[in-house]
Amino acid sequence: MADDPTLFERIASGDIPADLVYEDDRAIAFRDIHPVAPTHILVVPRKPIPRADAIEPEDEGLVGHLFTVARQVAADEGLTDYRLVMNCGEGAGQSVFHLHLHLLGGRDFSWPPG
Ligand code: DGP
Repeated sequence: MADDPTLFERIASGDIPADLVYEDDRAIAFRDIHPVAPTHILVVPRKPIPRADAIEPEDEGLVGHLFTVARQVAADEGLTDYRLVMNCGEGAGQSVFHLHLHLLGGRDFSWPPG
C-alpha cells in the first residue's frame, strides 16, 4: 500500500492551500505558515524525500535544483543577502518529514544559530 501523502505533497497537489511563489515539474516554493523572518519561503521537491540523510546519489540533480529555485525566488523577492537552512531530524528542528529548504530574508541573522 502506498504511504499517505506528506503535508507538502498535499500542498503541491492543491489539496491544502498555500501561498505559492514558484512551481515547476520538480519543485514548488511557498510561504511558511509560521514565518520567522519577513521573507520565509520553503523550497520543496515534489519527490517526498523524508530528510537530508535520505538523499540518494540519484537525487543530486534534484537537490541542486532546489538551490537554483531558491536563488530565483530570492531574486524575485528582492533579496541579496539571505539564509538557506535545511533541518535534519527532530533534534535539529525538523517537524515536517519531506525535504525542504528554508529561504529566510529581510532581516539580519546571527551566527552561530541559537
Ligand atoms: P521544519 O521544522 O524545518 O521541518 O520546517 C517545517 C516548516 O513547515 C515550519 O517552518 C512550518 C511550516 N509549515 C508547517 N505546516 C505548514 C502548512 O500547512 N503550510 C505552510 N505554508 N507551512 C507549513
